[in-house]
Amino acid sequence: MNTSTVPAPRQRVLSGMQPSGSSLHLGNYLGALVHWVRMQDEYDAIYFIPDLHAITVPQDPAELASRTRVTAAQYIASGVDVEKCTLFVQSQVPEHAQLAWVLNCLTGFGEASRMTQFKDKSLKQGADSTTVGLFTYPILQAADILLYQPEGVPVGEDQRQHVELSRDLAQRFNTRFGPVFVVPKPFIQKESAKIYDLQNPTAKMSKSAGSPSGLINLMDEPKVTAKRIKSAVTDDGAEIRFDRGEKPGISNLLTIYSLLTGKNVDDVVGHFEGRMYGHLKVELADVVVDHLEPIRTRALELLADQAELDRLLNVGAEKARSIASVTLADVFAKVGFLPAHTHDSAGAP
Ligand code: ATP
Ligand code: LTN
Repeated sequence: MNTSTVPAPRQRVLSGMQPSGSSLHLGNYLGALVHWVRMQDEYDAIYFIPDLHAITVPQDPAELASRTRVTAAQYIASGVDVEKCTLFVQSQVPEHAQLAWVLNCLTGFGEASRMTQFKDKSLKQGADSTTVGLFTYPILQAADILLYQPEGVPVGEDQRQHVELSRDLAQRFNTRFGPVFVVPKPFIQKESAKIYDLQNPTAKMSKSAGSPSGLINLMDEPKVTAKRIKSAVTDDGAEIRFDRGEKPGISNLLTIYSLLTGKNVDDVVGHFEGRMYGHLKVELADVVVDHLEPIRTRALELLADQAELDRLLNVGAEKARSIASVTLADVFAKVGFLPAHTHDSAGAP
């Protein structure tokens, strides 16, 4: 056989984004989704919607279901292709919660207490409204990752510590019980620009930001999007140049323009030479609306046929389970759990 025709196995990557808003925003799109879409051609990509993580803070049940579907629709509308990758909803794959329990029992209380996202969030919420689920959030995230044996986990810098924890847990398990897990690496997209709030351009665009007027949402109507861009705060002076320190507002608009048109920032600055802030905003509003309008339309089409969307997600969950159940069976056997003689359970013969 001519081995040169056999393609090298692709590395696996896995990532997820919480369904915690009624729409993803431009930061989620440019900071995460566009990378996911690019990676599905190069990698064996697995993307999922972590709804189990979402309930670490209170959620209205009907709203959670709707946000999970809207999030899935936005992934697909943005180019996540269910033929090329695996796309699923976390709660439909019970192995996540099952492995999380085992990992909970391998994680030190002090180790979990050092997770900075937990420290920040619990400080903000206060001890009484902080759940134990929020405390063990990073361990569930480790389970999400380790079940699929990915080489890489593409995430933002803020998630680095959680991926490091999953590496530690993988190594600990492998040492104590025998090799099961691939030790994953964080794939931090260094080149990925941070998008800032339109009203407060030194803070990142975030769905938990104070005012919605600083956000560009994928699901907003085009006229809302255009208005938000035209009302974005700008900076002192009149010159259009990229200067994050002196001109955070204009620099943010230039970054968005550059990323959506594929032109580098210097060329965009050149394009606006001698023109006013208002010109940049008017053109940018068109660029953003032209880019997001088809995504929004496609997402709405997908949502209009809920049965089909749910079917696609069920197919994804089946694909995910076929991988996750093999890892979990291996884990359960190594830990010393008796085999359960049902087709569905870990440890099946
Ligand atoms: P939060 O309200 O908790 O800040 P968020 O929707 O703003 O939530 P996350 O859920 O923390 O964002 O992040 C999901 C993904 O989107 C991550 O990969 C993150 O790096 C990316 N992301 C979020 N906000 C931005 C931003 N402003 N610029 C670039 N990437 C972002
Ligand atoms: N905590 C992540 C979401 C998330 C995730 C994961 C990302 C949950 N499980 C596994 C990568 C891999 C966030 O808030 N962005």
